[in-house]
Amino acid sequence: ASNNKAIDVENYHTYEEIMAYLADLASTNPLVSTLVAGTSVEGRQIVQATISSDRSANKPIAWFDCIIHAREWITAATCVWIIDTITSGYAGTDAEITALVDQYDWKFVPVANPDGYANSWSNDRLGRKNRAINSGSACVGVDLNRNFPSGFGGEGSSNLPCSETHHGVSALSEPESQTLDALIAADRGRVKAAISMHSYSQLWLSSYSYSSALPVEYPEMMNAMKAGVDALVATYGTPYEYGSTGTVLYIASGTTTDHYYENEGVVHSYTIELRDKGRYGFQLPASQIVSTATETWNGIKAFMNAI
Ligand code: ING
Ligand code: ZN
Repeated sequence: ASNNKAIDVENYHTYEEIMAYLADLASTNPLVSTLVAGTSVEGRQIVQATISSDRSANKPIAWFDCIIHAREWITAATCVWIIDTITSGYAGTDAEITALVDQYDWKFVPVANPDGYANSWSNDRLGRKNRAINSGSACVGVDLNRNFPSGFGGEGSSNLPCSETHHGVSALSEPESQTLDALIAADRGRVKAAISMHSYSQLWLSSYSYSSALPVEYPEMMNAMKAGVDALVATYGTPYEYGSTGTVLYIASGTTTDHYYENEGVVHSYTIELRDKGRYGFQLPASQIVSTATETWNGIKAFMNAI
């Protein structure tokens, strides 16, 4: 299939550029379709891109959300690079990608927080939240990764609108979290793996995040995370750790990973915290996009082959 790239995937791109790229890909590559799955607070489209070699086959799904947090630009760049790599590697050029596309449908929400991401480009590079108006406060935004039902409002989230981890007025109060929830619910029973892309810290994280308890499937999840992390680390030696969020990182309530695991039945639900470990932090230089995406994709391929 042809791949008329509308953008260079080794650079960071705006929301509009990424949307144009996805539209172009959907119109030129028969593997790709796009869906406007929802609308953000400020009216931007939330788009899901599907890569499928047979949409009627109802294959198991590998599912990804990217850039829930506005400042974590490497997550959007990595998802775009992976989409580009899968679509240009299928059928003929890359046997491993061809096998993975024949086995799974691949679904991506490359910009899950469009308003926050646009605002990070135009106004506030280090913003994290969406752009919801909080009634009675001058502070804008809800932390979308605290707005999901699992453990909503608990430890590691805040009732205060000015907090960077403000959970919002109620679970799924935000159109962006509603959209992710509706997408994953629409594919209930088919989602073999769901991965939320974040940065930074170089971690592969499982449930639970709202407590330090471990899921009953934790041994199986640890095996899968190990397969992914081993292949990721083998690429360039970038150090990674893995395990449950509550034991490896910190307690956080209302997250995607716990929601997909606990309410949507996705055992293999993870958050990957991409590069780096703080030297550049959220402002990872564009010169590291290709290497970050390459090592992450190697990890994801090994993980998908292990589960
Ligand atoms: N880190 C995540 C956060 O939302 C996380 C960490 C992962 C919490 C999974 C809960 C579940 O705080 C970043 N960098 O956003
Ligand atoms: Zn994040």
